[in-house]
Amino acid sequence: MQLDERLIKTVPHERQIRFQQIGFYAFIHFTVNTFTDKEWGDGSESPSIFTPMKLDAEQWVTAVKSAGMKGLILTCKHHDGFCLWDCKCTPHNVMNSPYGKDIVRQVSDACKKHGIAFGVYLSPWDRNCPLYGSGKAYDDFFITQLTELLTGYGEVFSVWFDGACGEGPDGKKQYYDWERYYAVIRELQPGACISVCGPDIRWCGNEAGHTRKAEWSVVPERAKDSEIIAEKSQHEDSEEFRRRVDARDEDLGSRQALENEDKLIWYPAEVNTSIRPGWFWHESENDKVRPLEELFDIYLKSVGGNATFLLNIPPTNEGLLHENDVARLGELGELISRSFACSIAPEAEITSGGESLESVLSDSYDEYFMPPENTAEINITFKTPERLGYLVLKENIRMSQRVESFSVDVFECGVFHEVYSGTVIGFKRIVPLGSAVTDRIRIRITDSRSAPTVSFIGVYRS
Ligand code: FUL
Repeated sequence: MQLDERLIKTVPHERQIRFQQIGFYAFIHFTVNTFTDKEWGDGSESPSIFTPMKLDAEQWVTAVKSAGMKGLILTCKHHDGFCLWDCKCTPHNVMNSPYGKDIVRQVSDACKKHGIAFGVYLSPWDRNCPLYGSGKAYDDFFITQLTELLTGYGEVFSVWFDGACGEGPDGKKQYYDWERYYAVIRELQPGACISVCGPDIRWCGNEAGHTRKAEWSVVPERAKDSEIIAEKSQHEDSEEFRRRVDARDEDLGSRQALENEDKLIWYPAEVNTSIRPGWFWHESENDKVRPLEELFDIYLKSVGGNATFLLNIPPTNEGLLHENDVARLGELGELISRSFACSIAPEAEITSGGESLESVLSDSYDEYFMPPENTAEINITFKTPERLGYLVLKENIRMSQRVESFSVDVFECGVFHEVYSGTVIGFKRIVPLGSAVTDRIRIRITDSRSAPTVSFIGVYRS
């Protein structure tokens, strides 16, 4: 089979499409570290220190919702092994703490109540469990934990397997039975995507919030090798790592990069970063909540760059999100909804080769535009000049991602100026238009893997 044909035959599973539709969702890092002022616990922490007496899951979920997020992933167990639920296979859990209530229950219930998808982070690396490093016995223990989480708390949209491990060459070595873990997830929660050390959602490769310029969803199958992912993950608790961007592997999916790959998979990227320097709450970081502009920029590049955005907000030792984080989430949600409030594309005339394109106005894969060639020119004409903020483009990814290069021009002072040129559109591309005042925009699709598809065009005022 020719490369182009193999490329466009690589398409997403429905669960991956649903995941991309969720798009922007919260990470909640919470465990004994919140009380020890650490980022990594060593597993020896006593449950007696866990006292988030004012914990209010509704406060978390409401704040998350105010940012426009549609999901929440909770660290049900971080590397220290402390379980935030009523785990039957270890006493190292919340029920034996002064707090004494099942936090996974409270958070998953609050998510359900507010229409937020719920996901679980379960660290494979466990520094408390004596079985860790023993092989099958630990796998059995891990499967029991996974089963409790996937059967007791309703629908789960994400199972997040962290690649981090700080055991070092002389430490314990656990050979995880990944395939067994995946089989249990598929059986118990067939709609859940397995992220990072898993086959469904690809870690973008850094914790800084950096999205590649071209974040391809069709990549070599070997990109999902969990041992390679773990190799690139954190090996020691390092602040420097949390803001490092590795420039290797910049091109994972261009046609050139895939030329000699015999197996391809649909493996879209997720960008994960924290609203603060650390993943966990530290009092000293209360005034280090990232600026609104920085978070919005990450949003535009990730959600608007064919990836998803997992933003961490850590609760305090009282069990509440800090007012500074809550305020920032509200501002971010406000800015996002204001920027993308209402598309004015329906007011414009949208044509390609003289044909009118109604099909790109509805945000659905049932209707889409597909030109006969691998290139296309789309003209958007308004009745009067508009001040424009963003253009949003989407492909019908049920037919894979096809666009390999495109440009956007705006008509000013009697001529078209190129304001953007890019590669990937994929699930969604947000193109900043820099407040240009114009009555005409031109989209040029200049290269594609077979005939391209455009399922949605949105134009938003500045
Ligand atoms: C890392 C972990 O070591 C951090 O503590 C955090 O959970 C982050 C999301 O992944 O690799």
